[in-house]
Amino acid sequence: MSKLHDKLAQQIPPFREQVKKLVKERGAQVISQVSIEQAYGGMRGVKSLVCDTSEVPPDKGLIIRGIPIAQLTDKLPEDILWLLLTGELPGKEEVEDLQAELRKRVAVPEYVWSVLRAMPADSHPMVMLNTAILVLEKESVFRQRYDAGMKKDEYWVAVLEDALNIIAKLPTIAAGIYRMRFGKGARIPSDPTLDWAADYAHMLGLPDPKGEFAKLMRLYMVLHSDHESGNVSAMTAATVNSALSDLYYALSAGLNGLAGPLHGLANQECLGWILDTNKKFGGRPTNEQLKKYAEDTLAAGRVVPGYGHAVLRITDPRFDAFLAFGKKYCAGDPVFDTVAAVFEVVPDVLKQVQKIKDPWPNVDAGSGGLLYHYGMTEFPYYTVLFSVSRALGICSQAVIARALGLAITRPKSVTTRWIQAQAPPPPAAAGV
Ligand code: NMX
Ligand code: MLT
Repeated sequence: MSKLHDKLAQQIPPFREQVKKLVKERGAQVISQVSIEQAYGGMRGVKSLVCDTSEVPPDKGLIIRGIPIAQLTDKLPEDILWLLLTGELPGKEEVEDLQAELRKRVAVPEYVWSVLRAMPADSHPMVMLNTAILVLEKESVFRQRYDAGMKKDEYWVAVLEDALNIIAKLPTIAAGIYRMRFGKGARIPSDPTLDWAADYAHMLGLPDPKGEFAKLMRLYMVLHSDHESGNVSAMTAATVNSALSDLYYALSAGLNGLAGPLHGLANQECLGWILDTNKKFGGRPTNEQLKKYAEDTLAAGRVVPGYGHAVLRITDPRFDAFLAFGKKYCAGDPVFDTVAAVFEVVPDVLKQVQKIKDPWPNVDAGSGGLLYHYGMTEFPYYTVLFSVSRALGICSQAVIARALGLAITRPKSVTTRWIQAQAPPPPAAAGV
């Protein structure tokens, strides 16, 4: 058994007891209410999910297990996986044990490549990734043990097995998709001497003489790893997993949500938007030109990708981290410089539109310019990178959900007619 398993085996029984006691003693306590606006408005702000891996205060941004993301940017994704699951940063031996555990599981069955090869050559890389994850479902340890009569309090062990198997294989699959989909030549084998993100960078095969792209990949995999559980991909995955559909079904489903332009696909859209400005103005536009371009985007009824957020009300600290990386390594690159200039201009444009609650950049505003700088110019691939990282959070959330024995998700829906028939609140309480 791995050190990660043993650590969780120590932590989970007392945590499960704490939660049981909390629900027994204070189960009826109200922590949120739902208004009609929220019922029609994507349940914005309704506190109805529990997520222990991370939290996103609107005025602070991502905090993983009590540690702000800005303090985690020098960590490896393996450190973050350990942190998400256990609530502690690992020691040297612990992280090495986890890396060895992942290395053991790296091999991708040949049938995955056969399925990917059989897909239309112009399939979106996200369709290829989610198909690959789904086709791997036959490897699910959870499903095999469930069919054999596994007890409920052992579910988390089987989910952890699935999680480690998936996380170990994802860089190989995702890099294989990149090379296959964009005609980059044969797949590059995994290098067992490298850490998880550097190995992914190595398998993608982009020239990296100074090791900067590997650095960017480590940062990228850390920054996108988790964002509490109310975002579309995490919530979808958790819902699917709550039916005891195993992690292959759940992760693939969740990442299908990440493939939407209002969610993870915004990184692809964002770079497209930046490149369009460069094309239109023959290089890096002036701030005045960018302002007009953003205004025209709004006037055309389109969103400015990479800006705004359902929860955040500040510049996303993940964007800050990418911007700092870019200033250090990519200054002078016209695409990165445009990304930086957009940050100077677009918030003021969005502030003029009353309905927009958050005019600030989110994580997707900054990443594409950096990837482009290092030669990854195929921006339809960018959401795959987000997905590989987000698997860390989604898988961790699933291990914890099954450890706590959370129930199948089944909120109650109501009809518009039912809402119309509700008595309006007395005047004093209206608007509360
Ligand atoms: N450009 C133009 N309009 C916007 C933007 C934007 N960047 N952000 C919000 N709005 C609009 C939004 O479409 C909505 O319009 P309507 O009422 O006509 O439907 C209105 O402003 C109110 O939206 P908010 O309450 O501010 O935002 P909401 O919580 O509904 O949506 C996003 C959040 C992130 C979906 C939204 O800000 C957006 O579409 N941003 C651009 C896409 C993007 O960057 N998505 C990535 C999010 C991060 N991620 O990785 O998932
Ligand atoms: C995320 O990282 O999932 C996005 O910022 C979207 C969200 O949190 O709603």
